[in-house]
Amino acid sequence: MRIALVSGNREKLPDAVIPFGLLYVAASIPEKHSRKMIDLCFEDDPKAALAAQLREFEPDLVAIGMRNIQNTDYSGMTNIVNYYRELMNTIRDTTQAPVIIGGSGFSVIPSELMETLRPDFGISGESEEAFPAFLMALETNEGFDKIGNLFRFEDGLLLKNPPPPDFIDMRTLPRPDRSLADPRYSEQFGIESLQTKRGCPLQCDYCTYPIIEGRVGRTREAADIVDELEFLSGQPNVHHVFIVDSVFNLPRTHAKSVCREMIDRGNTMPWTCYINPLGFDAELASLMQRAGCAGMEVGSDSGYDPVLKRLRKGFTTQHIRDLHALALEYDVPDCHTFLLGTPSEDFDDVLRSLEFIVDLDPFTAILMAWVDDYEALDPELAKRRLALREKIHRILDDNKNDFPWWAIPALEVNYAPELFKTLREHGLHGPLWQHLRGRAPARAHRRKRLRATAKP
Ligand code: B12
Ligand code: SF4
Repeated sequence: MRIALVSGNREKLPDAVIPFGLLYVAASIPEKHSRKMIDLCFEDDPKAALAAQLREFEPDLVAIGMRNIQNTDYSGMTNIVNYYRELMNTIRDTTQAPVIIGGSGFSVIPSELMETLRPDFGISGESEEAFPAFLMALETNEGFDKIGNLFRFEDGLLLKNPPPPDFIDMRTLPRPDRSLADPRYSEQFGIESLQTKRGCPLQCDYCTYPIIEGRVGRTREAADIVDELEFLSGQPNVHHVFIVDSVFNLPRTHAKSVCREMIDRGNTMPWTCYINPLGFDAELASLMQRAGCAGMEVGSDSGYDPVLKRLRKGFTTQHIRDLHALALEYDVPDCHTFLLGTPSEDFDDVLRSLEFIVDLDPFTAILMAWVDDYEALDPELAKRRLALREKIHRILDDNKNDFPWWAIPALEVNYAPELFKTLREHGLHGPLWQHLRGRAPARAHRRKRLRATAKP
């Protein structure tokens, strides 16, 4: 079969990221099939480029990777779903080949996206086993009902198979097929992706990550991970590696063994990861620092304990404070993401969180007003949520000048394409929040108070 792999993602904030999941899926396709990557990230006219490349390749199957369904508050709600609808129309107008869709964005609301986009098939969650099984089913026209998490239409009705009995064993998984990645990702952004494990055992209220990866942690061998890191270090134009694990330090023992392996092999490639305050201690902070960690992103979410409890984060503001103290002591810059105005949170709760952030004074904080994934499909819900978002954005706007190291994507404060471009032109790579402030010892400690008067 001739398989067209279409990566629809065009988001370049904070970086353009390789279609990592689709590259993993590509590596699972049996050799006998031919494949072509159609990556729309850098195309001026994505629909025209898609049509032209499909016409030329004449595929027997079109496989779309849908990474994002929203851009989580960069500028409110953008309708990425509409864009995918247009891509679907282009595909239908160009080829008779069946269409399958998958990816992290798709996995978050698969049934709704099947109904909205009307591809022939969809697979939610990790797909390195399901996709080759699907190819076999397509060739023989049987066995569709045995493929875990497969969605399909029969007589116009949406059918969904149950999940597979087991998650994929990461130790046996081939590496992603990076030969299919557009060189402009590294040439223009210089950042690569690396996965050390899948699954997060925690149960934070809103979180979609366990839907995509499952709750069962599946780790790779430290030596194998660092082999891949060394391979990336040898690639031209790769200046930074992002460890894409939902949470790098759960389990903590695994994170420590990966760091030890990096130290033993003298890793010099800077890297960033997601860290949870629950699995963090002095030994890990020290190992991360020695292993080349350039910064950690912490999903702190709220600075008010009742909200953390409602979000079922499993940690308290004290855990956040402890983590920050270690970050300072071991000089690992900490970037905390705060989601302001989550469901059940009122404006007073938001103010309490902001007071906490001012008091904590982390290396930087990314402040975002909560956007519900279903807003992409429900305009009424989107309208209701917008009022609180606007109020939150007003108070952030009032305070932004006093805290120049805060990043506020919706206001384009320290999070704007032009700024990022300039920083990159100056040779700065990696998550750009890492360049917003001086490192710990030199850091001016400017204790400020929050201006709590949001304009009406
Ligand atoms: C790491 C990460 C980041 C890093 C990426 C760094 C890097 N260099 O790669 C950073 C911080 C930059 C980032 C930014 C953003 N991210 Co992000 N990110 C993630 C995270 C944690 C992992 C992504 C990843 O690489 N996974 C590993 C790969 C191997 O898995 P995968 O992509 O899911 O692929 C598997 C399956 O989905 C499937 N699959 C994939 N493609 C296809 C195609 C077909 C045809 C099939 C059948 C199957 C299939 O099989 C793959 C292999 O098993 C996910 C959450 C998560 N746990 O999944 C969010 C996630 C993907 N991000 C998300 C979002 C929204 C964003 C941002 C828009 C904004 C933001 N605030 O986070 C930006 C956009 C960046 C961009 N350019 O697109 C959302 C997307 C869904 C949604 N709600 O819209 C997610 C799911 C988190 C969430 N909020 O729910 N992100
Ligand atoms: S720790 Fe992070 S990935 Fe895990 S459930 Fe909570 S928010 Fe999601």
